[in-house]
Amino acid sequence: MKLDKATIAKLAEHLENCELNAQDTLKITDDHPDMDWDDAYLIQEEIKRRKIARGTKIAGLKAGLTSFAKMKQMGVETPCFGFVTDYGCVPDGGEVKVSELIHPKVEPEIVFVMKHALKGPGCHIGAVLAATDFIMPGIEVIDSRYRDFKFDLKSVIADNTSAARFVVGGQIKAPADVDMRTLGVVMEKNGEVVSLGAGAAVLGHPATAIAMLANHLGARGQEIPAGAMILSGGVTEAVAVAAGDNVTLRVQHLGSVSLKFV
Ligand code: 0L1
Ligand code: MG
Repeated sequence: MKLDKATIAKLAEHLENCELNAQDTLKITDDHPDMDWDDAYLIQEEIKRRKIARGTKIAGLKAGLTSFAKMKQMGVETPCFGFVTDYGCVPDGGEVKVSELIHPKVEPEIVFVMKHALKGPGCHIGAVLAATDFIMPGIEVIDSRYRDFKFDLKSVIADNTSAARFVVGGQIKAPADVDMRTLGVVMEKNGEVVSLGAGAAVLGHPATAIAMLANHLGARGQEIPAGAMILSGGVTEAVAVAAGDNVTLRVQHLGSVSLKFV
């Protein structure tokens, strides 16, 4: 840890205000080049603490930058982890107000809901599949608070991995009933296919992202609780959206979910 508590609190307040006021900022490592990975996650934790103190409920967890396409798009080599909120949850077919966001993008995700808690270290795909209740499709709306997407991974982690809005729905399936590696994923914007892929784009198997999250939390003395919902990360690169856009995600065997941007 390189930053003191007061600096962590100040940066968390700044980033959360940027999120709540849809205002962009320069990446925080510009002013704090010595910031380390623990600092980045401590800032994210402080943002979570601030939200909970105001009555926000944590709706789930997320893994980000888990697909090779996303890693390439962002020029990074490691996934990152964050959380999603109750106010970020949009009903299937519901509206996302672009005026509340800075420069939103959408990404198609396989979403896990856990039956049992999972704690690392040593968590692997087998443990994840045994602990999963069901999976379903989801669209994550990410909205980096950094101006012109000029960021690095530590700044992104502090900014709660760009979490903004999400929709889940479609059909649920037990993990034993689908091969998640070969699940076809098609995302459409205004009726045109804008990205497509298969589950294996997420670290070879989306359950790997959940195992990495359990190991990440385990290293901090935490766990994935039973009942948790987890976005396992974009299967494809993220696609920019604007007011007037309609986005639909179709996932093989899992139905579809959609969002309107207004
Ligand atoms: O969910 C994610 O993949 C996190 C992405 C963070 C970087 C970005 O804003 O694109
Ligand atoms: Mg995502």
